[in-house]
Amino acid sequence: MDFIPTEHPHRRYNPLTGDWLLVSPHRTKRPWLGKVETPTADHRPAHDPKCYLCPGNQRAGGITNSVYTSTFVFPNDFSAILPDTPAATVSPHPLLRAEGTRGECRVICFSPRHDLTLAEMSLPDIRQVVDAWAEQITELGRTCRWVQIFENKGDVMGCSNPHPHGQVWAGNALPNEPAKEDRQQQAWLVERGTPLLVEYAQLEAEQRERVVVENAHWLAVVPYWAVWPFETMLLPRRRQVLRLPDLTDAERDALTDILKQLLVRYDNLFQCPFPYSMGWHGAPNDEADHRQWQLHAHFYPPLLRSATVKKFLVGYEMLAEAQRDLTAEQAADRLRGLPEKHYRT
Ligand code: H2U
Ligand code: ZN
Repeated sequence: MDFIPTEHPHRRYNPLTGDWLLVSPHRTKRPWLGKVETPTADHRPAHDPKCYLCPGNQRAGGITNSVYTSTFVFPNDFSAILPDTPAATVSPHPLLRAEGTRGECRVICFSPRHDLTLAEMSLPDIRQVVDAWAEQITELGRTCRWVQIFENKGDVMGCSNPHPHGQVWAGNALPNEPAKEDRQQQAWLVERGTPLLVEYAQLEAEQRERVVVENAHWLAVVPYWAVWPFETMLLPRRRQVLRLPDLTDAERDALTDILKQLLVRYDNLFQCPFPYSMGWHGAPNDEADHRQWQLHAHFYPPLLRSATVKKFLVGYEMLAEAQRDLTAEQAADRLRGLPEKHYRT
């Protein structure tokens, strides 16, 4: 029997993490018995007097936000990592290991407008966000080995506030996900002589079947090994870029453009403000040689088949490995076919 990847169950390998995932394309026609939630109506004001992120409002702890007009960065009032904690290593037993960790957490408001999302912001305003991200890497990268920039969007993702914002958590440790990517990319470079994601972007640009949107400098693809139904990855397509601050002016403009293209399609997929967790991965900020790295962003959206039906990583996925029904190619095809104009305009 010939192997038909659109019909036969198979496993796909994620070269960035070393994980495998189960793909079951024959199940895409099975009846849906999951939970259906009621979508929340979205009539937000441009300024909400009760929002702790809006300009001029008071935050927890009593600090007042400035009357900002573009992006606004402030220290997280409930930081998960703190600057002045002991750098101890404790191991009363080899099975009980802990180490102190240091760093800081910040919040980035993307816009003074409470009613917008990145997808609906203007290109010049999205560019401000790109520059703010790069600045945070430069600033915090001086003292922190890993600076994680991320956005947690939508209440299904546990985001507490719809005001467009992201976060930065920076620390002296290399966390699990980037540590896996660091090792995998290093091994790939040693074995093949090219950075893994530079080679991958070339492959995707040639094959085209997983490309969602693209421009002169960037490619947005549903990775071959995607776990989430509409997961995507943003990759530079022209050259190797180690970190966000290394992007040229033209590359930042192009990034602004591709973010808009991707996020508008995301919103248009189920005609809702599309929830996701996204974040940037680039070379760690230490003295080591990082020639194996290529800057990239991951978008992990939980929605599966409507504005309310989401995928859960449970059961087999918690105990064995991640699984999907819709193939990465089918997901890319759906996203690619969506209008480039936002459904709300
Ligand atoms: P979400 O993006 O997950 O909704 O989190 C918003 C962050 O804002 C969260 O990390 C912080 C929380 O600690 N925050 C403040 O720093 N000050 C506040 O007044 C409320 C929330
Ligand atoms: Zn607000």
